[in-house]
Amino acid sequence: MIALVNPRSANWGFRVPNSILTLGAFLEERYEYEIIDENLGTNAGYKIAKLVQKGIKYIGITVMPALQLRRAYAISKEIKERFPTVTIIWGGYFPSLHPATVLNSGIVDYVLKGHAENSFIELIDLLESKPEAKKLNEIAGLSYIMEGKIFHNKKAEPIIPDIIPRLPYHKVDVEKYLSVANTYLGPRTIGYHSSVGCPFLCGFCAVAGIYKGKWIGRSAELTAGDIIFLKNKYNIGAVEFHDNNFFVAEKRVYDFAKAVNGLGLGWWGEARPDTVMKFSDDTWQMMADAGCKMIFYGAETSNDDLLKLMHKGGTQNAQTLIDLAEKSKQFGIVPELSFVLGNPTNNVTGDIAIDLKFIKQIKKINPASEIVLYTYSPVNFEDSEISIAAKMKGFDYPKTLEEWVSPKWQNFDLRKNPLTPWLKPHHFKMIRNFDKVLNAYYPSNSDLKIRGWKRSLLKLMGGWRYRAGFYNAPYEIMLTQRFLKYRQPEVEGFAFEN
Ligand code: B12
Ligand code: SF4
Repeated sequence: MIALVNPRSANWGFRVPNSILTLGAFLEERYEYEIIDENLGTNAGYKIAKLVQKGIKYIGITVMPALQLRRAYAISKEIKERFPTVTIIWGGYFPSLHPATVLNSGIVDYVLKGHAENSFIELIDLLESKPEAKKLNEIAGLSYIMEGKIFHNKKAEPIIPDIIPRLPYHKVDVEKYLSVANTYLGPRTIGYHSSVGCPFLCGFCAVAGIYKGKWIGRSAELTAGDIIFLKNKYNIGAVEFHDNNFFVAEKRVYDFAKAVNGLGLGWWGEARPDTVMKFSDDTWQMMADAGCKMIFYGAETSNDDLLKLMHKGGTQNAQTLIDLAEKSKQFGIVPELSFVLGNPTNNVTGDIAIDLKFIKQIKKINPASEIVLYTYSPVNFEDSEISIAAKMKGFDYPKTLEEWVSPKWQNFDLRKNPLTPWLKPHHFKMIRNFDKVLNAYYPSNSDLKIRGWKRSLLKLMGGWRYRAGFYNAPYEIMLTQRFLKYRQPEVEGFAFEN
């Protein structure tokens, strides 16, 4: 009766589709549903058409920006044209931030914003004319069009993760995901989500725009229970915690690590530098013992004034990052530091140069640090200072879905080449050239394909440039990198795939 669709989001590095599996967990025993995951090579349009002929009436599609948005658009357009009576419902990050643009396209009937598990069931109940159903304007998180006018209902409260039932893994072929997921963390890597939202309000972040500073974690006990279940049932070897901020609560992290210690699993998650710097050495040691191999951090910038503009909050500053590099080295947990360059300031070139220099300082302290460079792509978080600065400098979003799915806006979404008016081609080149030289001199340790002579060759080529600070036109490196086909921390998949 319902199809839940994960449009293709990655060419490699994809994982079990947790977004729609979580919706499925709430549908079990109430409505029949099917899961369609295009990451496995399925053509969703074709599969849906077959299901519609069998009586499927509702299509729930999860949508994050870029490739997935493009596919979601194509699938929805095709289904609406061929089967106008089928109801199409979008949820996930993109529609949550741009509901009106999505509804105005005419190919989507409803948008459900944020964690919408309960609202999704309420909407289906209403469309199925169940006697206990709520009215349209009572369904939290719902946006819809009525008589040509768009309505946005009150926000849905974030779900309490402890009440999420175990995900219906039997609905997907887990083996298909695990058999291609050998990563730096270990073989048979699975993705798992153990919390909702984030307690911070960083002005450049989509998570803050949706959850507005709320975070709730699944208990350490239930989280560890799920991981042990996955180990016993599917023989997983490693876990990527896809939480926006896995490490918010030290005790939860410690208890989880203690519970999985000895299972031989490798694991990874995302954190804030200032949070983990407050953890005790005991907790760090427990994390390391229990298999935490790498942590992804929002380093953002070494410029403390810029951090304020970004509304990073907390106690993070440049010194925190230096301390973090040292602490991570001490405990052997690789820090993966993500920087956001090209912000809307009055000294774009100078600000970028300061951060590039700082990155070299970090690498000197802890050469194992992985560096990920993004350029600032504003997210729809109207009340944030940095979004306001972006608007003042002439930035605006596309007004239609057609524009969003055009190649130039795809690049914006990938945070690699945004269309922000203050970022000129020479800024973009400055970042890209540095990235090339850095990745040659320090090939990613997580790239298991770059070993032995390949590694030495790259180091040799990048070495003199890196030491001399001469990054311009690194064509010889680009050519060699293409030849060796080595993977840099890039888009469309997790960076440490084998
Ligand atoms: C895993 C992941 C990926 C994987 C996808 C893996 C897979 N399944 O195969 C990969 C690596 C491919 C990926 C890529 C990208 N990602 Co991504 N990704 C994530 C991540 C870490 C987890 C998603 C997830 O599974 N969440 C778990 C589920 C349970 O939560 P959820 O998705 O929010 O779903 C709930 C609700 O949103 C809602 N919901 C979701 N869908 C639907 C659908 C319906 C019908 C309904 C009713 C409700 C609903 O209910 C769900 C259940 O509670 C999120 C961050 C996060 N923590 O969510 C980023 C995130 C979604 N990604 C993001 C981005 C930007 C990207 C990229 C575009 C760029 C990049 N450089 O990372 C790329 C490109 C994608 C592409 N090629 O199109 C951003 C989106 C930000 C934004 N501006 O909107 C996020 C939020 C990360 C971030 N903090 O910036 N990603
Ligand atoms: S701490 Fe990270 S996830 Fe949380 S709002 Fe800031 S950037 Fe987003």
